[in-house]
Amino acid sequence: MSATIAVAPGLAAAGLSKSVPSLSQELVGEVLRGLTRRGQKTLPASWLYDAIGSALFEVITLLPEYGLTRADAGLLERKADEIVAAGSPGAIVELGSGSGTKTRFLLEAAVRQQSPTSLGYFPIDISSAALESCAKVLAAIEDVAIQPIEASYLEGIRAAVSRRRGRERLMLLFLGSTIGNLSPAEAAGFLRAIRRLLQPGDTMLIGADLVKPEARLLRAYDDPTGVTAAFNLNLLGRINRELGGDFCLARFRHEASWNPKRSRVEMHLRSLEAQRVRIAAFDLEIAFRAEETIWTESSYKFEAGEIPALAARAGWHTVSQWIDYDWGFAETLLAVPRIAKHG
Ligand code: AVI
Repeated sequence: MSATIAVAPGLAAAGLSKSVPSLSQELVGEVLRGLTRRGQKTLPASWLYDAIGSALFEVITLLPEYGLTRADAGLLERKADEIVAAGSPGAIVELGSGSGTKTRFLLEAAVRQQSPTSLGYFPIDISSAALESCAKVLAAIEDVAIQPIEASYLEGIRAAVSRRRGRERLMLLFLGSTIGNLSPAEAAGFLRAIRRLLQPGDTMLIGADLVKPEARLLRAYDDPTGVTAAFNLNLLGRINRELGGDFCLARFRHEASWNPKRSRVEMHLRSLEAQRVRIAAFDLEIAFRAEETIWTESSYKFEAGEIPALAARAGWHTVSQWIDYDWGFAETLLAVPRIAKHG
């Protein structure tokens, strides 16, 4: 998967050289700003998903300690017919192209319930490789017209909307609790922006991981096999590979902690000693104190009722919710109401 999260603009002020043309300049700017800020150092979570990071994330989804993806897929498999009946989509638009496994249940249910016309499926991703592999996995489903869109989420939704056939309804999929990697303010802004691009009756299915005991969460984000640690440390490896950094990965440790006040798991990389790291692309040396951390990701966990409340603040109406109580995961189907109360 590749998470596309809005990044802060403007590189000129940061004085970045043009030596990294293949990378998103906005993202590179975020790396620079995050590592040079005065207080808590940060790296953008979207930087986790290069080819190596995406492959490590696929392995995370197989770990016995990380039940999130299995709970999401299991719920979709069991409830696909109900979900599709509640949204009656003529086309399905997926934010992130995923591995295809989860989407298959919904596409097959939609085809079963569909009139003779074929079902449109628009996976949206910034990675062409991810789109290609998703199209390959799902190609065998009959009566589905797969139309990949290589774009950011909002741009991609605009493109899918422009290809709407007549008055057909769109169903957007935002699965895997990717919403949990946004802050509450970002999530509300994102849901509002999406709602404004759609028509009354269009729907959106959101998968969200629920709050669970701390020990269970920490095992999921700091697994004994060390896959999540490798996923997190790969951020530094990526800076070395793509920006000419000289991070020594053994001098940093992966950490996951639960912040109960904010209801989020935080991933950090802790510097094990005082050290200086050079990044050639920025022509810069960055100093780390012993024990200082780089905050790399937040993964918010929700109470089931929080998703409808968040959606209502963004002008959506909740149609229905399905919950897996074993792991703690919710699928919530939202719809664009006839008259939105919130701009
Ligand atoms: C993609 N996202 C929902 C994952 C999560 O659980 O927040 C990313 C992840 N980070 C560590 N493990 C998995």
